[in-house]
Amino acid sequence: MKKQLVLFSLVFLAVLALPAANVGPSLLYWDNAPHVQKMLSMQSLAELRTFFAAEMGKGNLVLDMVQIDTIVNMEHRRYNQFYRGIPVFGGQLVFHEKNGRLTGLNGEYYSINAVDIQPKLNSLEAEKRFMQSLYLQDPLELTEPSALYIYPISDDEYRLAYRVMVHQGLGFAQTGLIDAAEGTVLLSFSNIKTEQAVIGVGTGFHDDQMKLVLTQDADGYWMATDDTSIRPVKQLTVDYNHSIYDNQSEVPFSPNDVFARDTNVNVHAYLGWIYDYYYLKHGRHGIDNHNLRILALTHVFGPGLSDNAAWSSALKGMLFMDPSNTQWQTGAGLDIVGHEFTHGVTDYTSKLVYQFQSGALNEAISDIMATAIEFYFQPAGAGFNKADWVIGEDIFPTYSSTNYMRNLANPNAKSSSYGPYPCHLNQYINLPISSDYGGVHTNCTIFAHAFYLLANGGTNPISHKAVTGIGIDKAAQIYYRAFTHYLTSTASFVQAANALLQSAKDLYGASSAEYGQVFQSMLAIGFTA
Ligand SMILES: [Ca+2]
Ligand SMILES: [Ca+2]
Ligand SMILES: [Zn+2]
Repeated sequence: MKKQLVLFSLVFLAVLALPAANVGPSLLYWDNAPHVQKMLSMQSLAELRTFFAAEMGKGNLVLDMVQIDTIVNMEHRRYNQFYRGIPVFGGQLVFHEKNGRLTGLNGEYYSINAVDIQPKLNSLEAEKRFMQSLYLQDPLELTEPSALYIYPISDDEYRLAYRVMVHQGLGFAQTGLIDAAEGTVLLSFSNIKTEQAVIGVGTGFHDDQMKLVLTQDADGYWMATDDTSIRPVKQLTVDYNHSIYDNQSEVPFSPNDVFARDTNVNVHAYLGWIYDYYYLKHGRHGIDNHNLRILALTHVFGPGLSDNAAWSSALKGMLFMDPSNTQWQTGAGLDIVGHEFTHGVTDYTSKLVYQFQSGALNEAISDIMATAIEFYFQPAGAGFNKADWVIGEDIFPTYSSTNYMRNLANPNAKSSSYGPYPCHLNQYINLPISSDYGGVHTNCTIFAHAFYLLANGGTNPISHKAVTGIGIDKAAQIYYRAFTHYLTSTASFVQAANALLQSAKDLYGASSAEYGQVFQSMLAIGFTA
């Protein structure tokens, strides 16, 4: 029997060192798969390139996906195989290029002589045949509309088939290929892996319900996922059960896809939202821009580890601690979770040193992005789960307009142990390194207030200079770019002011209203032109 023509196996190690012109003699280092060796003995590289270019021209290879890998300056182009306009099941080739030169090629390509592409059954009949073959009592739902495929049934035989995808609840999902002429089931496979990302639901600290990305396995559901089918990032939440010493940490688990009220629910759900915000609004792929796994440690408690939340550069993750002297449930605040996530973003961009002015800028951008995140997901207003200009209001067990940590609209309204939070450079509090690392959580409100003025509009109470608001989306974009693309680790306040101006200039031009209001907001907090 004649072998189907599989040009290259899925396991490949190919290095085509091509001259600049991409033609001529080739140096090939392939794996030793016999059919690959055979293929190479049959055709030269130039012939292969000509062949695939012609197939693309005929519509038999259609670009599916381009993945740009900026770390190594590579491009991976995925092409799906078609036969007379119908996709070939499993037919796909991936071309790998570095610096514009082909460095490898892998995948499966079928040599198809003749297949009747007129179905004899309609899709409804095919779906019925497939569902009957599964012998399930409860009704099945279609996961996707059924579609025609060419299915390679044996070495030299191809059939027209319907791909039918069905599911029942969360526990069953199956794909079938049904012969479009005879109705026989040619292929049937499960879409439930032993571990699969699924959507569950949980109750947050303030009794609100939220969706959760979970892993389902034979035991139940876990607040973790290595499956990137729902978000392109892995997520892991680890509950320390109120002690860091008893070795009882665990991934929150539920026998069903419903999680009871706990701040774990807030943390796990919010981190997914925050990932989405950074991607949708700033095109950023997670904390490190390369989908670093989102790690959160919850209910952390021990000496020096209470009444707080943190980003740990060492762990590359976040800590949400239990209350000791306060009643703060730090995981319950979307702004607090956004603040810690943003510390991670800073860690992978400007790396602002956590002391004095650079440290205050580090804290400021965390409060700024935290607030932009709140306004993206929540309606503006007073109360739990509303967007506002204060930080930490949702970590208190009861809502009050004075229960919060810092105030961006009116920093002076709240005091730390060093006095009222400053809103103007004249109020800058000079602290030694031993006090709040030189005032990082103290002087941060100066720039956070400038952000408020730019986003919302308002008047600085010290300078009495007014700023016209440009909206929180534009303001957040200007700040995000200034802090991630321009600032360096030891940036000072004046450098931050200039970076914001540069960022606004890049985005809107030096004669724009946006640039003008950034300028005005810097004057408002005490800079001089
Ligand atoms: Ca709020
Ligand atoms: Ca808030
Ligand atoms: Zn912080």
